[in-house]
Amino acid sequence: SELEHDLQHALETNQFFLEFQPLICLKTNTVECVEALLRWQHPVKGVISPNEFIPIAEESGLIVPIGRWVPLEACAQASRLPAHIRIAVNISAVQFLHDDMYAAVIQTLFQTGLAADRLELELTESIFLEAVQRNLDTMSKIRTLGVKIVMDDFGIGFSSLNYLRSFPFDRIKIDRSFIRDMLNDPQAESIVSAIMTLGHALSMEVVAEGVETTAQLDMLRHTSCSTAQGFLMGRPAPLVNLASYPGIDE
Ligand code: G
Ligand code: G
Ligand code: MN
Ligand code: NA
Repeated sequence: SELEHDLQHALETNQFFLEFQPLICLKTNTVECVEALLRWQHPVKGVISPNEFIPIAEESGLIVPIGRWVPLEACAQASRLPAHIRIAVNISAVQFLHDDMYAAVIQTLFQTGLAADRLELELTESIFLEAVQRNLDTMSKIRTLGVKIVMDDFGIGFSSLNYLRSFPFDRIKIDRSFIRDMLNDPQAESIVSAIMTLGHALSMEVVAEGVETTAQLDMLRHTSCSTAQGFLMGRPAPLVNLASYPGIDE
């Protein structure tokens, strides 16, 4: 397709850029992490969402070079942040399987000088679909470096609870559809509280994503949720814009 053709030249012509969205610790109300979110500045079409081009990148194999660039750029930028703030990047299941992710992570840390325990990789439930043992091995190797592994968008995909038990995730992010509905749909609320119970039973921190209202945030404060992310606390933005968040300026 035309978009795939354009995507092939996007890396070499510097059309990608990153925005960052804060994750707020609910105990201290300060930024504990920033999530890097990829954007494509298309020369004609303007900014294109990853929802549109990541599937094309996955089909064409371009996800591997793109998925190497994102953590490098994110860690290079974020190493300017105070050392207590971590950096999260999204890794496609296709890349996790087809690239040598362990080598890629080591290279990223080496080239940027970022401490391993400041890096988090966000994976979706798609990693349970194929080559489960290989993915588990890769994940375990990466974790020995001190890098954290996060289950992203949890609850909407293909999870079996057994996979959640055998995979060493450090944190679980509850999919934002449950957070969106939890105040007016008792079933969504039950799912949110069940995921929290499950996370803690498995020694995983639980993050709420997609927090848009103070009512949602207030409710989360009364749970064991450790961290919240959403437009209420901050939209994805260039890293310089984050300097005004509490905990960023030292
Ligand atoms: O930031 P935004 O809402 O536009 O992101 C849309 C989707 O694209 C989300 O599911 C997000 O996880 C994904 N995404 C954003 N940046 C990256 C990236 O660098 N790599 C991958 N694989 N997915 C990304
Ligand atoms: O799948 P993942 O969680 O990586 O997706 C991140 C995407 O979620 C980003 O593109 C970001 O724009 C979007 N996002 C973050 N916070 C909110 C929110 O509060 N509401 C909505 N609708 N989207 C959000
Ligand atoms: Mn994510
Ligand atoms: Na998510």
